[in-house]
Amino acid sequence: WQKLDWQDPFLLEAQLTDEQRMVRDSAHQYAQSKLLPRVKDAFQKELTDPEIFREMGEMGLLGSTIDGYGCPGVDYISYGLVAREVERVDSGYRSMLSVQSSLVMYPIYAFGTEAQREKYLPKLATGEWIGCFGLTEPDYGSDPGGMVTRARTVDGGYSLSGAKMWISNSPIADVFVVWAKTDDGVIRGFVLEKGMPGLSAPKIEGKLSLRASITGEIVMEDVVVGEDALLPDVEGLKGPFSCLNNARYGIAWGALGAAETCWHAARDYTMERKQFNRPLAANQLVQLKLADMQTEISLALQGCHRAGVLMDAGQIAPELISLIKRNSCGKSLDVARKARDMLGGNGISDEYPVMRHMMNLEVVNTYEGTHDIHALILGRTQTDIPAF
Ligand code: TGC
Ligand code: FAD
Repeated sequence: WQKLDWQDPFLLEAQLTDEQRMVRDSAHQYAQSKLLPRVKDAFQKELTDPEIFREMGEMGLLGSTIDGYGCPGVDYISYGLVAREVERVDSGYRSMLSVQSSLVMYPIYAFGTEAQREKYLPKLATGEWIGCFGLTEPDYGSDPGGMVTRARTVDGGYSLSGAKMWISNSPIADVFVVWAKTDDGVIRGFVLEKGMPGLSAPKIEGKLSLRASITGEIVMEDVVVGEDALLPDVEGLKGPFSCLNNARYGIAWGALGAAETCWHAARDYTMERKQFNRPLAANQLVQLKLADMQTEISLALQGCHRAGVLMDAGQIAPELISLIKRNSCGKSLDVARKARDMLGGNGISDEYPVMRHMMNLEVVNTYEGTHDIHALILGRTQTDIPAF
């Protein structure tokens, strides 16, 4: 019998290839040395440093699963491991990375023309250009099929009008992947650029979560673009949903990084802190919470690893991604809330990362499909009844 590695009970480490470990280690080193020292200030003052995109680009972390166009072409397990390392520091930083990689570079790569790929991907890969993804609207969040943004046919192209809401990166974005309905009512993807007449992206103020990642609107007032702005190779909701499959998969790994930080903080704290003349960790109620955290996180990581194997083999069902996204986000939020409690009064201080992660995970549990929407997606697989 082996001695249990309490931090890695399933020996996930041994299931990784040398290349996956190498990618993970370099992301870990970057996140701990460059992101961690900034995050407290960034969260407190609501600062998003665009330089982070450049740094991530230099590390090969943007669009990392794409092969060519300046991207390294790593596998999906590596992509997940990177998300976990970045989100170990802050969900906002992982959000910046996910949007750029899965929601902006992926659709240009998968649905764009060769000219669009060559124009946008290399600069998005280095982080010289920052991207955003506009699907959600003020009146259409969980139900994006109802969107009212229109791309009307005009001479030589389209005129886009409408508003997108809650858009990560938009106020600092150079490239906007936007979904709109054409004259025939079909949803199509368009690539817009900063500075186009009629296009603006005001910041949303007053967020109490994900404060290190800037969020805004996208306002389009007759933004006229040529045919070359259309992503030609996809029609309908499966366009944006295909991007979401990749991003949700990354979030499933990422949220567990945040949960691990909270779990380890709760363990360290309760080992040190004494009440009633003994460490808090000597109490059964405290050990029960630590055991629950260990169990949920390690089972969820195994699920993500299995999903990564299926992603890399091209054999994953989108509904399995819903399952792991929902599980990781819900469980990570529970872990963060429990850890916050275990730190007592100190749990609300920014001397510890726990409350920040807890607040962030409220968003992570909501965006890219809420916890309940993913339950309904899974319910539909079992009943064939859409309950939306
Ligand atoms: P439904 O009838 O189910 O499907 C319509 C069409 O889409 C296809 N499809 C998918 N294709 C690929 N992957 C998927 N996951 C797909 N899901 C559906 C489907 O086959 C169908 O195709 P076709 O050819 O037959 O037309 O559509 P519905 O309108 O009933 O959808 C319901 C529901 C709940 C599944 C969906 O609307 C949903 O997932 N809602 C959640 C919305 C959401 O996730 N929004 C995310 C916005 S982006 C974001 O949050 C970024 S945050 C990023 C960050 O900062 O990290
Ligand atoms: P609603 O859809 O109004 O849902 C409200 C509540 O009702 C939820 O609990 C939901 O589960 C529940 N509900 C809805 N429908 C049903 C139903 N049929 N049955 C039962 N319950 C239901 N979007 C983008 O396009 N791009 C981005 O980059 C982006 N970034 C974001 C960043 C942040 C910080 C945030 C907060 C959001 C971001 N979003 C983005 C939007 C996000 O995807 C939406 O907030 C999310 O999809 C939920 O939509 P909603 O906020 O309109 O809530």
